[in-house]
Amino acid sequence: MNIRRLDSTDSNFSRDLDALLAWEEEADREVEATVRAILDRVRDEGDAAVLDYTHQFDRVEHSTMASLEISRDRMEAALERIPAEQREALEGAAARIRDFHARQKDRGWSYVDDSGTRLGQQVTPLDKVGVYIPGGTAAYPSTVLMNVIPAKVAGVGEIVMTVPTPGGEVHDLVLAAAAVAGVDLAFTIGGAQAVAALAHGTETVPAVDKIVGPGNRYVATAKRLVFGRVGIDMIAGPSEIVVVADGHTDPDWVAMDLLSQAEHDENAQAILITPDAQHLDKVADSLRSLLETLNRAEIARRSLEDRGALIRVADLQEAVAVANRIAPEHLELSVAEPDSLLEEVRHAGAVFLGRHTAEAMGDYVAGPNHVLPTEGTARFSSPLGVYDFQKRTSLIGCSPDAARELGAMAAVLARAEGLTAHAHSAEYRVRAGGPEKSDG
Ligand code: HSO
Ligand code: ZN
Repeated sequence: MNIRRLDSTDSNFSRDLDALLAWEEEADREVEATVRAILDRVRDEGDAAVLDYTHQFDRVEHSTMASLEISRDRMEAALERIPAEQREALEGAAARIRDFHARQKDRGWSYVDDSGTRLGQQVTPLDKVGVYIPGGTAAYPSTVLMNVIPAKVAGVGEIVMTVPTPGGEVHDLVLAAAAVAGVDLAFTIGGAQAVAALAHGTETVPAVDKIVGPGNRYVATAKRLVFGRVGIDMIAGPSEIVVVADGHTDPDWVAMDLLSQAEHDENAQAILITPDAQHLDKVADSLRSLLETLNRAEIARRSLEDRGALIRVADLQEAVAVANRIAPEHLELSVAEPDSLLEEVRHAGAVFLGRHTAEAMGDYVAGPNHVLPTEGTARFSSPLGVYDFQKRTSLIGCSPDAARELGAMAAVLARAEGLTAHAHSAEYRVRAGGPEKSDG
């Protein structure tokens, strides 16, 4: 296994770093044309089109949507069936994720200003949300928890999950996670047809207000195209980890953390940054030997060879500067005193503080969301959270006195814009005078 090495003292370093990070999924016109056709047909033909595409793409034939529907009872039954150890871990993770997210809940606010105007923000949850869970080996129960629990905490009225079952049965642990997280209704459908059904609604699939969850190129393209009709979370790219190491962490720990991201996907990116050249060599050795022990060794090998890197820098401050430039989804500070470095961190989806905090803790059980901004989008976006399932409404309430004060100013601006109805509307309140007149 060959992993590339970069050194910040090299004159080409900046260019090499840009090349390492350059990643563009080829914009595929064909995918977009296919997805548009699917969206249109599902919008026009509803269930019949969904059944037909499910037969065509997932090789499962059903004559009615009823047989693709999964009730709460079936989810609960799956929860009863799974091994006790798995049930305990799911419930333990869910409780921690719920506690963390409860703190994100925005409850709105209001105040009365000097003019006597009451101003505020009322917060309401979305009515209906669709959660897309990928099928096959990528059907992660942890992803069900991470997408559904924040919606539940926000108070979303109805949560509909879709999960494709290409040629087979739906994963018990995914159903069990849906039961624990609080999914109301699920359908074993996937691809662009599932996104279309959730966006437009069919005879059996309810139309939702927002669609969240990861998916392949077809799903991502479909989400992009239905955005505007419904809300979407983000378009997730390949997963990334950057480990900043001081050289005193067991090289096997660092290597396994890098591998834990690399094993997700051959396009995943795992990068080590350290000032310690010997540590860098040791981690390279560990990577080589540990790789062989993994189930998904081939995927991890491709990821490391195509997109991985071991970067040598002058000191830990420079390591963080490079990490900021990458704006990684996950940033591990594998150092003795992470807090001093944390002050320098500007862009990262999640920061894992100190040697004992493996990314895997955050992926499953720590509490914060594992749906995080990828591909450098941590420069401007945040982890999935309760706020993604809440919306804000502005509140304005003028007292009679306040109306006089604000109305006069509003009328001036309205006339300047040539909008005379606006001006008169404001001035009615100015002329109405004090409380006794307008109230009486
Ligand atoms: N590291 C992934 C999340 C995940 N890991 C799910 C294991 N299961 C993206 O943040
Ligand atoms: Zn992971």
